[in-house]
Amino acid sequence: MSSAVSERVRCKSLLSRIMSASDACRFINDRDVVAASGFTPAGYPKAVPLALCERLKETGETLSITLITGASVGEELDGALSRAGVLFKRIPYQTNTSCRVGINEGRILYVDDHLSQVAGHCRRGFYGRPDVAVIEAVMITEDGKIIPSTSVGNSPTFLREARAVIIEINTSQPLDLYGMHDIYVPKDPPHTEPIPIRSPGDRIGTIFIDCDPEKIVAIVVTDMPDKPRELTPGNEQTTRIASEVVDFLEHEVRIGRLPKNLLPLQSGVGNIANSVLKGLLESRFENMTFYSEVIQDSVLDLLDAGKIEAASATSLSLSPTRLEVFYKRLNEYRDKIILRPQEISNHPEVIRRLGVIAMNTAIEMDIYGNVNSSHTFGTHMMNGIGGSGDFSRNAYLTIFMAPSTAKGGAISTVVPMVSHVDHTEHEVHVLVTEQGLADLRGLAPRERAKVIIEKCAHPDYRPALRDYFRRAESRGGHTPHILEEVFSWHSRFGQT
Ligand code: 0RQ
Repeated sequence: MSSAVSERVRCKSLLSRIMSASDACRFINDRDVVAASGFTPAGYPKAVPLALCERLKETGETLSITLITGASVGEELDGALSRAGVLFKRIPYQTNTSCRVGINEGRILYVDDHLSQVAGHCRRGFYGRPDVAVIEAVMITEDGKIIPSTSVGNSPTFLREARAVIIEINTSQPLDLYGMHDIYVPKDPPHTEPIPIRSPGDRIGTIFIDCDPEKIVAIVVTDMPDKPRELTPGNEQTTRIASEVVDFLEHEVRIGRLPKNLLPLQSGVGNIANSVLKGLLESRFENMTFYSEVIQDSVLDLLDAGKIEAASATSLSLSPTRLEVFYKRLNEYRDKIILRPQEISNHPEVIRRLGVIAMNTAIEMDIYGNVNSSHTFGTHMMNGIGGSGDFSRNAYLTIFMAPSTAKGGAISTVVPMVSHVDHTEHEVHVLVTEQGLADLRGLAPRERAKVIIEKCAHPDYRPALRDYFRRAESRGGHTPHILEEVFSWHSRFGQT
């Protein structure tokens, strides 16, 4: 056994369970519920799912499993299993192209739960008890505790609930991640206690995950790295959205609605979110904090610039180049970054207490402020609700952003009625497109419609939206609509 392995598998009684991925994947059987680590392409198992697909190819066996993860995971898990036709059901958030096709063709059933609720639902047995948990780790301690890698997700609950556990020790993930995690599993009702986080930097748990060593049936050593995505640079549109958001936050500080260092920030993933964080980097704001689910490159920029004091999340989702630098400078970040289980990073109680500013991306928004984050054309799944609902429903300030048009201008993202609702008018405070910002707080539906059309809609679509609202308004109602026209809008402007 190499010294690298003995350094990482320190529990002597478990050494005999080290085996190849192809041997380990034999613990996964037809109709199993498989629970895997991972949240974004970070900290997910790679060797075992690939070995499983290889096994199926060689033997011609067919397998149908339910896969539960933290959130979206990498190609080696969602992509490989979708293409192998192994997925019967997938829970929760995903972003994989092959998986999306399977979901929309009805071959893969998809349960798009709020990310903060998945662990609790698993403990209550809604998904069936996990037969096998496959968890990536950097180390197993002397007494059999698990040190996770670049994400925590639902691993504490999966390790507790699963009948059998496979650990992937990933030597490409540095041992220096030791100490960055904060593991706290809340008690379920009626024994629930307050979660004692008063500030994003607070540590309330342990640096390891408990696991009964008797349940560990296999340990696989791999060096396959996380496969994060490279970010596409921001463009004029995302920069305009970012500057609208930063100007608005400055205004809120000036009139005393926000403190000078703002409130803890949550940011979705993707180019718009990155541009907003870049905007904050260039702003005058200092001593900010971050309470979110994902730490991306722009959060490290803010930490490096000394603009953010502490960043709490459940996953480190960095671009490949940034991840390399992060690994080298890990010791500098250890005190400032905290990785928690997603039921804590996304917990409504903590989000409401801290007064988080939630900034997420929409697919479409309607003239009354309802937001669709997950579906195109009302029926087709894009990715899922992810953590956006956890944050938007509970935040102090809820902002949704999107370009005013999609598909090269063929579709207006501002519509009379969203084709699917993820976030209702009751929790959406501010809408932003590159055209402008609509502050909806305190406005009634008829007031909202005017502001959203004039501030957020693209000028090419404003006349049609004004005309729709004028005619709807004349029919009366608290939220005026011409229901027979709502769906023809979607086909008239591209969404057939
Ligand atoms: O499709 O690439 O085929 O053209 O939707 O749109 O503009 O590339 O936007 O990558 O930032 O994703 C909301 C999906 C935005 C994402 C969403 C088409 C558009 C394109 C993607 P093409 P863009 P982004 C933290 C919080 C939910 C989860 C969440 C998301 C594709 O941000 O999944 O917020 N959010 N989580 O062309 C038809 C419209 C359209 C449209 C865009 N109105 N009609 N198609 N598109 N608008 C993350 C986690 O929870 C982990």
